[in-house]
Formats: sequence, C-alpha cells, structure tokens
Amino acid sequence: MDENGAGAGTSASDSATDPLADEDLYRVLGADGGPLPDATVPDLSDEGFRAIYRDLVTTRRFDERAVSLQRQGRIGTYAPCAGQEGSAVGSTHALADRDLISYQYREHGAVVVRDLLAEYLPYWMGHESGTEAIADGNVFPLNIGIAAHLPHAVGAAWAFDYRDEDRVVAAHFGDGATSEGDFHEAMNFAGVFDTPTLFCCHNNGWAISVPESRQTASDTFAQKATAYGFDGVRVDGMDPLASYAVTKEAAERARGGGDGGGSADGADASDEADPRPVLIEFVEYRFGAHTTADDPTAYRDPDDVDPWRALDPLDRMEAFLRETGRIDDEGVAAIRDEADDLVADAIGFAESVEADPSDMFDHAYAELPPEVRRQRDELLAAVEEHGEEAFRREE
Ligand SMILES: Cc1ncc(C[n+]2csc(CCOP(=O)(O)OP(=O)(O)O)c2C)c(N)n1
Ligand SMILES: [Mg+2]
Repeated sequence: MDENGAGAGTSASDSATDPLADEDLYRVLGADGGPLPDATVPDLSDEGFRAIYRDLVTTRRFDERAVSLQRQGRIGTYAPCAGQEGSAVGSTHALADRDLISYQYREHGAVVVRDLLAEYLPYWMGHESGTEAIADGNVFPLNIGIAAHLPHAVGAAWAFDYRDEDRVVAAHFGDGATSEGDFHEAMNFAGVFDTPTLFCCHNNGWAISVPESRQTASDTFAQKATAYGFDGVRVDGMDPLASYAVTKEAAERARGGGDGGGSADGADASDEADPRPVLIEFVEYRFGAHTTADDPTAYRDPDDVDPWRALDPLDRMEAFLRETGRIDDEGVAAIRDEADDLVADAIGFAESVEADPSDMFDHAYAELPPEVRRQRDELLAAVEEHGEEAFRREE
C-alpha cells in the first residue's frame, strides 16, 4: 500500500449504500462483506478468521449488556463501542501478546482479544482491580483525560527500544484527541526518537458533539504524521480484515522490519533495523451515544447513522466467513452462544468483587505522600467508627 493507505484492496463499492465508497482508504472487504476485486485477503488460518469474528461478536454482546447494566444502575457511566469493533479487534489480532496496548476508553474490543473481559468489567463498577488486572495482559489502564496517555505510550515504546525488547505499543485515541498538545508532543517525540509506536486514531467523526469538520482543517488525520516525519495510513476501520492487515504491516515497520521510509535522524531508508512509528487513521462511526450520559439526538440526525450500519463490522465479517465457506448457521449460533456465556460469566465475576474504597489510594504512588496518607487514614478511621454500611449508596 502507499503512504495514504491506498493500493491493493482499495476500490470503490456501491456508493448508494456505502458511506466510504468515495474515500481513498485501505479496504479488504466491500460493504457486503465480499472481498474487493483487487484486495489481498490477509494470510490467516480458518481458525484465525473465526477468532476475529468471535471477538467481534463478544465485544458487541459486551457492549449491549454494559449499556443495559448502566440503565439498571449496576455499572457507572459507560462508553459504547458499537460500530467501532472492527478496528479494535482487527488491529489487536495483528499484534503479538507481548505488545502493549494503551487505549482511550472505547476500544473494548482490544481487551476482549486479550481475553480480559471479566477482569476488566469491574473498572466500570468503580473497582481499582479492573485496571490493575489488565496490566497482566499488557494493556495499560484506560484513559479518560483525552490524549494524556500518548506521551506515556511513547515513553513505554522508547523504553522497549532502549532495552532491545522486541515489543511495540499500540496507542489508541480518537479524532478529538488530535487537538490536544499531548498528541503533538507524543508524535514529535516518536518521530525524532524512532519509537516503536502505532498511533491508532479512531476517526468516528465526532468528539462528543464536535464534528470532524470543526476538529481539524487537514484533509485527513493520517496526513498529520507527515509533519512529524513518518507515515500515516487511512483504513476502513469498520473492515476488520483491513484493520488487521494495516496494523500488521505497521507493526512490522515499528519493529524495524519492512520499508521504514527512512528515519528522521537521517538514517538510511534501507536501514531495516530502525524502528519507525506509524499513524493509522481508522475511519469509522459510532452507532450509539458518546456515553450513557449523552443524548446524540441533540447534535446529530438519527438518519445520519443509518448509512453506516451498512458497514457493520460484524455483518461484513460474518458474510465473508459464510461466502468463503468458513462458517455456517451452526457455527454462527455456536459463537453467539459462546459470547453470551462469556459475557454473562464476566458480569457474574464482576458483581462478586467486593468494594474496598481504600483501593483508590493504592496505585498512583509507590509510597504515599503525607497528605494522601492522611486522607486515607481519615477514611479508614471513619469506616471503622461508622461501619461500612454508612458509606454505601441506597440501592
Ligand atoms: C483533557 C480532556 N478534555 C476534555 C475531556 C472531555 N471529553 C471526554 S470525551 C471527549 C471527546 C473525545 O473525542 P474523541 O477523541 O474523538 O474520542 P471518542 O469519544 O469519539 O471516541 C471529551 C472532550 C476530557 N475527558 N479530557
Ligand atoms: Mg471521536
């Protein structure tokens, strides 16, 4: 593919039913799920393709249940991801387990691929353990302060390179995050110091109520990489196989293989040992609200969502599997049942976690500063005096 992500697999499909038909971006699947005429279908085993589908279905099921749990008061505010599963799941399948994922708050599919759903769900119920546990699967705690994680992600990537560890960092963020200084600082540092970082920009067209047109005057988010001396690619983020293929190639480049396109420090373009960062713009759409605290009808016409449903990553992946003889009705039903059970078990586990408010003091500092220690002691003394029940919300 060329540096705009065009090349094999890029092809117009039916513009009447495909909102991305006229965009210059990398695709493998057409809107109907069939591989496009010039597409290179990734080299995966049958089980590998089915695993992507299973993780998409699990992520969607998790999303539906999480919204429902929030409506019942069983979890806190939640950020739905329906529509955006293809990029999170596809890109994570392209990484090695040792690679680090640092994400914003909507890329739940990455956590599903790492098989950490049960451990993670307690986060959304306010338990610190939810962020602690996912570290074991090389996933950084999710990040609400927009773009604040990006310099850290670049720092981690720099450390991997410095220690000669063959690991890359996939840092996920939204289109809105590109307006933050942290994004530009992270991009600049990554470009200058050749850190093995994949900047995964999820362009879902909106930053809460701010549309893409008010976010940037650039033609694309991918092209922002040019200013920092490395490549940016645009991909159909609702195409799981294109997301996989582009991330796979970018990860190879970040590891120091492939055509690195030269180095900002003047190293030879053919120097294969030089890791290079890559910015991937996943073009996609969120079907639902920004969070369960948001009403999207206040800023977008519900009719605007419908064309994007034609690109639903689950439908396209399922159609691809059926068309290529890799799954049938029975296989689909089995995967759906498996996803239902997995999510139900995760909810059961999460609801069994005992709340311990003093956890909130545990993970920010190796050693508590005096003022924070005083606050913790005050809380513990109050619990001791009044009993835990006095601090619980009336259900
Ligand atoms: C530094 C900072 N400023 C503002 C906010 C409030 N805020 C929460 S989500 C959000 C929009 C982010 O949009 P985007 O990066 O496109 O991600 P998306 O929600 O679309 O996935 C904003 C402004 C915040 N969390 N952090
Ligand atoms: Mg956005």
